[in-house]
Amino acid sequence: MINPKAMKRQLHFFTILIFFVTPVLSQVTAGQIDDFENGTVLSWEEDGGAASSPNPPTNISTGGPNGANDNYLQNVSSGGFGAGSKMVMHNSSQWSGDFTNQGVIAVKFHAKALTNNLNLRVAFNGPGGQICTTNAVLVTAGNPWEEFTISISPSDFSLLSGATSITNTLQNVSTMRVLSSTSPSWRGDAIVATLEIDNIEALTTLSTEEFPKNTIGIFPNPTSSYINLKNIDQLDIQSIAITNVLGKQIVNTKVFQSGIDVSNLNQGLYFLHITLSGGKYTKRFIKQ
Ligand SMILES: [Ca+2]
Ligand SMILES: [Ca+2]
Repeated sequence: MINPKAMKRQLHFFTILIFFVTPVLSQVTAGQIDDFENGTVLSWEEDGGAASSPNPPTNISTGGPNGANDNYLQNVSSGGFGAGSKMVMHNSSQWSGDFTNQGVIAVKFHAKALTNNLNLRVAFNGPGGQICTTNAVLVTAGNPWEEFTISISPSDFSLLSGATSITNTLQNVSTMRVLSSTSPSWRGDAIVATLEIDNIEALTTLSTEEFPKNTIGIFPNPTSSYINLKNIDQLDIQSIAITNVLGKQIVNTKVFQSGIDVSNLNQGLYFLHITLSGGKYTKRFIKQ
């Protein structure tokens, strides 16, 4: 016999459990920024193997890229062997989830290195296995705060041991790592160094030039049939390309006076890349 009272108590317990557990399951969102201004490490952690790490990421309350009272995250690695020897940290909260669906194609951040140069990479784990960016960004020890961008389109990754699919992992990331290593890695290299990092941002475009908002634009957005260009200042447009969220080029054209027919594209997020004589501009749009 099922005791209705006991069942009710149990249901009540699960309701409370769901209420408290659900908010923790945050996932990556286009444009999110870790600025560390709330004084926490924002779920950036470090494993120490059997032992807990003696030097996990910590929040430093002043001295970030914006100077006094700008919080940032600091991670020390001790070199040698054992817990805390390697430069690596991970996040299974706001940097998990579907990076492809969110259109996140790069991670931008401010960073500084102390003691030794760092070769920073982004690595992910997911259903397709562990993947790591093929190329590193060099953070030179002793330099002031600098801005870096790590592109995370599928073509930017190498499969690590046992991994089978970059795209499967990017669509369902369980853990993201920021690490320093001389070649693609999941664990990072043992090194005596300090990484200081702030404003870790989920970028959805790699625009290389900022345009005055009303000078050039596209409409309508979302669109179901045509993309039209607004080019008030008659800038010299050399070519236009459209890529999907996987970085695959769908359209490449020099003819755009009458708009671009996108009626046969599947529904979803796309990027329109405009090349001018002076630079490139990327705009995201939604096909309905
Ligand atoms: Ca900050
Ligand atoms: Ca550490």
